Amino acid sequence: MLRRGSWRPHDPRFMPKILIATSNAGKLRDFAGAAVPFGVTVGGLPNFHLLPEVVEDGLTFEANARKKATEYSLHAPGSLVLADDSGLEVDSLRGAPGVHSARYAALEGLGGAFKSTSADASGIEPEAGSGNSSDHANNARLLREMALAEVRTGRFVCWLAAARDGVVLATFSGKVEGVILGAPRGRQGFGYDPLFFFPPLNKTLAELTAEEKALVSHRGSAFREFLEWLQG
Ligand code: ITT
Repeated sequence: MLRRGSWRPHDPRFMPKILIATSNAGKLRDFAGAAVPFGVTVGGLPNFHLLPEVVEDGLTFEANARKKATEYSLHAPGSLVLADDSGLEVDSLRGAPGVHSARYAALEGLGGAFKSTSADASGIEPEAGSGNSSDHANNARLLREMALAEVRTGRFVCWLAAARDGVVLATFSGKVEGVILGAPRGRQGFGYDPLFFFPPLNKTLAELTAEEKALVSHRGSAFREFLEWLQG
């Protein structure tokens, strides 16, 4: 088990550079918060915004994380590249928004037009090339979908894939269980954090700093698994 402050590279001179391949600034802040207790430095993949976008058409978080790590690592030869695919699964919505979490609002109304083959049972499939929706729009749709829901449990799920030169070396996962509120609380974090209440702390994830969130979050757990692997 990896403990706070216990992570040590075998030789600091050969500390691997951990590059995160993401367009999401909130994820990057989360990773930075998760890295602090271990003295690890993480950074975004250089010039990420100039790279061709990887189409996230996998049916699972793991498949999308693998695809992103494989393709983006080709743009940083020799470096260890970490990709994250994550999302919110709500029980009363039969696992939605699931792998569609980033574009949940944009897909509203398209449910009936698509066959359900995906990781959630929302009836919508990943749409190649579709842009992400704003956090505000996604949260607004979630509140609409949950307006009458009595069962409000759900979880954030995160899959990480580590790759070098187009080859996935390992994958890691984490999750955190919570309750979907009827109104937002807190101004930190990103995405669905203001609606995701974490009972053990009596707070939403948007009421935690990045470092506090990482101690309990899906991404923090997966990242610690990754560090254990790196150390081993
Ligand atoms: P990249 O693919 O470039 O990394 P993305 O935002 O498109 O960025 P995903 O496809 O993995 O990433 O979608 C993740 C979505 O799930 C994200 O946009 C949020 O809406 C939601 N999400 C994931 N982790 C979250 C967290 O810790 N807090 C709040 N929302 C989260």
